[in-house]
Amino acid sequence: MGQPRLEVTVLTPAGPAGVAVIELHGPDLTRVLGRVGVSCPTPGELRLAHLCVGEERLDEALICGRTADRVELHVHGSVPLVQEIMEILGAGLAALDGAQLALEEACWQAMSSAPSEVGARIALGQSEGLLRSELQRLMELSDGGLGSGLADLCEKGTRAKRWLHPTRVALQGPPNAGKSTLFNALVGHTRVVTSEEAGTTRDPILEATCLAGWPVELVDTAGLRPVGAGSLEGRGQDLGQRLADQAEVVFHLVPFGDAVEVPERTHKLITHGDRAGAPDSVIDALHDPLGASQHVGRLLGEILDTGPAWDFSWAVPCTMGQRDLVQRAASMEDPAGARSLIAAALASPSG
Ligand SMILES: Nc1nc2c(ncn2[C@@H]2O[C@H](COP(=O)(O)OP(=O)(O)O)[C@@H](O)[C@H]2O)c(=O)[nH]1
Ligand SMILES: [Mg+2]
Repeated sequence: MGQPRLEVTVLTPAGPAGVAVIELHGPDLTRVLGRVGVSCPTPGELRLAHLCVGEERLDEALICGRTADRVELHVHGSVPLVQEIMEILGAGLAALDGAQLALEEACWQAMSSAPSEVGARIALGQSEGLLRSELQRLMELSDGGLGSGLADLCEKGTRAKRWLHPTRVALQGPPNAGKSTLFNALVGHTRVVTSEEAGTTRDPILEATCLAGWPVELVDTAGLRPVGAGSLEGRGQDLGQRLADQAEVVFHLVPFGDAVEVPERTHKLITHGDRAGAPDSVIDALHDPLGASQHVGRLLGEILDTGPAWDFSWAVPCTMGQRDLVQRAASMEDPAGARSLIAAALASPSG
């Protein structure tokens, strides 16, 4: 493994925003920050500064010293501006050090696109070398130790995936069950129209959100009721059913007091908790969106069965390529084959 090299990463999501955060991590910070006319902050220092190239002012930014080798620039989030600053900071970076830190680089990318806070923290740990150290440690063990260590990594990789990739969750049920009202509660804003008029929702709607910390791709669907074949409403129902069929979790909403059989594979969710006689466990997304959201988050946790709390000091494969590598190594009958796969990943510039 060569010397660490400087990484420059945009931590905030792609696209225009009020603020974009650019992180610089590694050696030579003073020299690179000099390219935009600012001095290197001490750890814990927060300073307002003008980023300049020569006489030309680029932006007013907050400079935040995180640690001795990690600095953040909080700049205005215009896409062309961020691109320009990245280019200026990145110019000549390759010349600083040619070392390849492929495992860590892949994790950096996973971190900046992580759909949940826990996922970002998991990827951050791996980008700082947890996975590399663990693979190096396993290589030193006996064949038996290597096998059980790889099996453990596989299991953690499967658990980590829940936070790094959204789970698709669909809402189904009869018209007026409150699917769209709950959908709005779960995404945190009025994303879809709700109405007492049956058949209001036609096209299925997908929206990214987090439930109890898990990233979710939520699907609202047209209410299920008999309609004419080929009718607009029927076509909407078919599209919704297709997305629900691909969902990992389907909640079938039933208004409190209605006798509705829910289809196999779906989870019954009783709505209209404000009706007389409804117990506390029945959700009322119209009057208590937060309570409904917490209730659904708890149910999802039980259904996904994600095990005990995550320990951020664990090593874990966090990209698809890394999970594939660990699974292939774990399933190899010949430990020598597993060792050479891991050795290649530790050395490879593209692993
Ligand atoms: N009283 C009450 N009304 C609700 C509740 N959830 C939804 N509604 C109302 O029921 C109607 C149908 O809701 P909507 O979310 O559009 O149902 P969908 O057809 O299943 O999407 C709307 O007028 C909502 O305001 C609830 O928990 N309590
Ligand atoms: Mg609806």
